[in-house]
Amino acid sequence: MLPKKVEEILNRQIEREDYSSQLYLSMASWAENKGFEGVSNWLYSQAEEERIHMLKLVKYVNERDGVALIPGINTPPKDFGDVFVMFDQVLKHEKYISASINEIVGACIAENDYTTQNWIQWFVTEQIEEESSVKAIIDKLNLLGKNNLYMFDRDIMTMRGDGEASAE
Ligand code: OFO
Repeated sequence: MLPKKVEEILNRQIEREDYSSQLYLSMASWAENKGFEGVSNWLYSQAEEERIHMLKLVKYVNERDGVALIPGINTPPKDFGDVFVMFDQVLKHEKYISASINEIVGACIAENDYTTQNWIQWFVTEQIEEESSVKAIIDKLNLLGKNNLYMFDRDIMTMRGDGEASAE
């Protein structure tokens, strides 16, 4: 049985993962309309991955006799400036999600819920990977500069590194 406070904070995370998915979907669509095929593919995959994270949380809450609450859709922004600004926003968002996951760890410790504390470690590790892959993209983008965006867009096609995301 989940402590009430842990159930609440996991439900908050369900909402945040859902929003992450919507945000990246909106970025993917924006990038596709600007002609960035590689960037949009990366973001479409990222949106899928965030949805899988949300499902993982939904299943866990229900399995532990909690009630997973499915959030309504929060409309994400539709304009992201340019790819430099957009990837900075992605990194900022991932840092926000990492902080949010850390708060779950804190709540688990406060409530003596060591089962969830152990389970949530997958997300802790995932966030380290996600932040580092976005940082690698930003480094590459800065290295290539605004005159080589076509090359950057080709290059990011090979940079999708999430193959292991799964709702199980
Ligand atoms: Fe961006 O990763 Fe979900 O948690």
